[in-house]
Amino acid sequence: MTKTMRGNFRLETFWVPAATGEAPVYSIALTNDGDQPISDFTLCVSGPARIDPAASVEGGRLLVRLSNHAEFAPPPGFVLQSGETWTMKAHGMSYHPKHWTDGANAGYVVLADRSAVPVTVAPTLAKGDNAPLTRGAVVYPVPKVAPVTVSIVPWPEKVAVSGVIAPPAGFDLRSEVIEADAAAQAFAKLAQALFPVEGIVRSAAEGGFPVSLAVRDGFAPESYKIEFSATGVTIEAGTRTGLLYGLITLGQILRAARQYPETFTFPAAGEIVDAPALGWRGVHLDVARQFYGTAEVAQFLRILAWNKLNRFHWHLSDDEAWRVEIDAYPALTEIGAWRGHGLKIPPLLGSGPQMTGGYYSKAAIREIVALASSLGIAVVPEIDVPGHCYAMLQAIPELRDPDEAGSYYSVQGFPDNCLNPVREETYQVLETIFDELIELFPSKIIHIGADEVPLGAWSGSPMALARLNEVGGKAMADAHAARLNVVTNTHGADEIDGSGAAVLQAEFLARIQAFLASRGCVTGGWQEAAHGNVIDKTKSTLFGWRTVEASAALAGEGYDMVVCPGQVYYLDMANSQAWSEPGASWAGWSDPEKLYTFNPVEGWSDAQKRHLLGVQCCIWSEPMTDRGVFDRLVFPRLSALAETGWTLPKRKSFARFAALAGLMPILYGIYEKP
Ligand code: TNX
Repeated sequence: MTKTMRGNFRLETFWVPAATGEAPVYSIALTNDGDQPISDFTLCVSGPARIDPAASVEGGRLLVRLSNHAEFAPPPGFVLQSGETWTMKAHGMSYHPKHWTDGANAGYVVLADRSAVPVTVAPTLAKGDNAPLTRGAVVYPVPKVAPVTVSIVPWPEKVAVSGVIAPPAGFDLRSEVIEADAAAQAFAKLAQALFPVEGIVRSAAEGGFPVSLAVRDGFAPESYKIEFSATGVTIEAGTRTGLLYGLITLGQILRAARQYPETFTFPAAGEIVDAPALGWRGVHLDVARQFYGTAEVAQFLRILAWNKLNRFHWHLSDDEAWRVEIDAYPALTEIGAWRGHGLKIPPLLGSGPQMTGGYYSKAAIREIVALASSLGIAVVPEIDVPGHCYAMLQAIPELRDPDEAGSYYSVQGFPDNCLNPVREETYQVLETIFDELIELFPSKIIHIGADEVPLGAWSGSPMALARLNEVGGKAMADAHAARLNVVTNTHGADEIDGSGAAVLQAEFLARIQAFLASRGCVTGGWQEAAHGNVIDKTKSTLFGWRTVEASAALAGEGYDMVVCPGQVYYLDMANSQAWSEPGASWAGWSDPEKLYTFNPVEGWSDAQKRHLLGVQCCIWSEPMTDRGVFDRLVFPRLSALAETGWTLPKRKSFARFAALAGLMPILYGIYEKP
C-alpha cells in the first residue's frame, strides 16, 4: 500500500456546555488532509468521555461502544473528499465533559481494507472558554523571605536550630552498625537518583561534611533526631527508616540552602526532633488505565520517600487492563495487559490502534518491592474484584457463568464486568492468584477492591439468582432479575447497599477474606467492602473514598480506616473547575491549598479516631494520557497530603508550605509554561 493511500486525518472535538444557554452537544469532526477521497470507512475514538446509550448521534451511527471506546460510521454511501470534514454531533450524553482532558484524545480511521490509520487529535475545546489549556506542574516560586529559614516538607514536630554555616558541598555519611549503614546506602542511592548532579553524598576527601548515624533506644519507629554543630551533624533514630528520614530532612535543608542562599540557611547549632502524626501516609497509583514502566514506578517511589510517605497502594488490575504476571494464568497478561484495534480489549482512554500497554514481571515486582522496603515504604497490591474485572474476564472467559444471559453495565460503561460469586471456579482462580501475590508482597495486606459493583451485577446469571433466592428470599431475587439489561448508574456509581448485588457480593467478600486470613493477611477494601457487614473488622482495612462522614461512621462501627475522600484526595480531580485545567471533577476539585487545609477527621469522635490509620491520595489514571497532565495533577498536591499525614494540624501552615513546595521533586519534570 502506498503512503498516500494510508491517508492523513485530523480529529477535532468540541463541547457546548449547558452553561452557554444552548443545548449541550459534543461534536466530533474528522478532516481528510490526504489527497484521496475515502468511503466505506469507520472512525474509532477513545478518551474519558463516553457516548453512552442514552445519547443520540446526528450525522453518523454509533456501531460499537465499550466504555469510552466508540466506533462510528458515516451515513451510507458517504464519501469524505480530500480537504473536507465530516462532523457528527452527540446529544443527550449523561456525563458532561468538564475539562479539556475529558474529550476524545485518540482516534483512528478503519479503511475499507480493514487497515487502521491513526489520526492526529487536537485537545477538546469548549464553547465559552478560550483560556489556554494547561499542562505541567504549577511553579511555586521560592520567595526572597520565607516564613522559616530551613526548608523541610513535611514540617517536623520540633525545629530549634540556630546559627549559620556555609552549605556544605555534600555529606560524608558515617555509620557503625548494619541498620545505620543500610540507611546511609538507601539515602545515597535516593539522592543520586532524584538529584543526580548535586553530589549530596560525597566522601570527606571531596569535602563531605561529617554526618554520624546512630541507632538508639527510645525512638518511635519512624521518628528521629538531628543535632547540628559547626563541625558535623549527628542523626539518631531507633530504626533504619527513622535514620533515612533524618537524612532526607538534612538533604532538604542542604538543597534549599545551596540553591536559595538568600532565603534559606544551613544551621550551625540546635536540633530537630521529629515523628509522624499518622501511621498510614499513602499514595495509590492506578497502573491499569495507563501503564507506568518499572523505572517510572521506581522514580515515583523515591519521590514518595522524599515526602516521608510510607504506603504505596498499587492498583494492578481494572476493567481496562491486568498488570501483574501470574504463572498459573499467563493469559491474564498475554491478553489482559494490552489494548489495541482488533484485540480483546479495544483502545481506551487515549490508547491508539497500535498494541499498547504492558505488565510487571515477577522480577520487576520484586525489584520494586525491594526498593520500596529500602525507602521505608510498604507496598499494598490491589486486585480489584469482584467488579472492575472486564480485562480479567476477557483473558479468562471461562470464568463467566456459561448460562448467563443479557447484560448489566458498570459506571464506566463496561458490560458484565464482575466475577461470579456463586461459581467455584471464581474461588479456585482467585486463590491461586492471591497465593502468587502473597509470595511477592511481604506487606501481607492484600487489597481486593470491592468498589463499584453495578446494581444489576449477575442479574442474568441463573445460579446467582438461585443463590440470592436462598439467602435473600424470593422478593429480592425477583427484584434483582428485573434489573437485567437496565442501564443504571449513568450519574455516578450505584449505591448498592441492601440490594441483591450487595448480598451476593457479601457472600464473595466473606469467603475471600476467610481465605486471605488463613494465609495470615489483612484484607484491604474500598468502603463498599463493608456492605452486608460480613468481613472480619479485626483483619480488615477500609479505604473511605466517598465522604469524611461516611469514613467516620465506618470507623465508629469498628473498621480501621484510611481516609481518601474523592472530593479532595483524588488527584485525578482537577485543580479548579476551569475547562482549561486537566483532570476530572465528578467528585469535586481541589487546588493545593484546599487539599492542604482539608481536615480528614472533621467531626470524628475520639472513639472513631481510634480506628483512624491515616490518609491517602489516589491517582486514578483516566486523564493521564499526557505526562504533563500527571505532573500538573499530582504535584504539589502529593506533598500537601504528605504534610497532612505527618505534621500535626496545629503546626501546619499553608504559607510555609507554599514557600517550600517549589523545592520538592516532580516525576516527569514538566512545569507549566510561564
Ligand atoms: C472511582 S472510587 C473509582 C475508580 C475511578 C475513579 C475516577 C473507586 C474506588 N473507584 O474506578 O478510576 O472513580 O476518579
